[in-house]
Amino acid sequence: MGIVNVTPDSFSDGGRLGHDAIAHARQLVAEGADILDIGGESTRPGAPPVSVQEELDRVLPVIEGLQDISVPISIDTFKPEVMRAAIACGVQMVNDINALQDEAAMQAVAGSQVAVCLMHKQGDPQTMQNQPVYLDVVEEVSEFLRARIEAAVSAGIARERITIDPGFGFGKTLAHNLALLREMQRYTALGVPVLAGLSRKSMLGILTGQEAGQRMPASVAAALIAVQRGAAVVRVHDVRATVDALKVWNAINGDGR
Ligand code: HH2
Repeated sequence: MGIVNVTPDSFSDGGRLGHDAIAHARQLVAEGADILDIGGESTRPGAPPVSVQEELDRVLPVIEGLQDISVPISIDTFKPEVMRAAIACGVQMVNDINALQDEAAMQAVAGSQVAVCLMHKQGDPQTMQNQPVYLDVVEEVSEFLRARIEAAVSAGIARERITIDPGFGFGKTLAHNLALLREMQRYTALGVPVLAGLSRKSMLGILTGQEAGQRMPASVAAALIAVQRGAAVVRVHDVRATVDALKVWNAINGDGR
């Protein structure tokens, strides 16, 4: 999954708007992305909120400009209004960092045929990194995701449409993030595909001492570890490098592609 941030302020790649974002999305597909994830609001710790209208003005022209693209498009939003508009515009997936906990978001997805990614987070982007606390992070995230799968199924969303994500960096310390990655198999055991978003995140900055723009090697390593531990989708900025790493891994362990 290639990341297309249509924002002025994303933590590692903000500033691509309109035609720039469309060109970037096409480049990611040329590099081997199988899904595009388009987002109009940064969710980095401390990010300022964006209005529904502003978010729509950012993402809809990009989705419209990619009508002919050969891969499915995911909309990265937690706002039901943006979900509805993007679904009407033809996206095939909703990526909700709020795991459809807003009833209107649940209805927006349940009333359509699109796929959905349910992500775990603790707290809100403004404050989530202040002091995240868990008794057992792996268990608590697993229990949350299990309950959200059941809530979505009860609302009429078939299990086949659901992907889950432990939400690296969303209200988690380095130790929490490492535990989640180490125990990735706990999430694959929930019976739906698992998505991992580790690309350029601050946990990699802590481990390597590198600024966000210099975290590509660490991001590729993290994506490879996630796939080795069962992730079906990796959400990444650096598509070409990640695809190359996965080709090598697949030659040994996967389907030989
Ligand atoms: N991470 C970010 C945004 N959306 N969605 C899922 N499912 N999983 C993630 O880990 C995830 C996500 C944050 O990363 P990014 O889009 O690169 O930055 P920003 O939020 O600053 O735009």
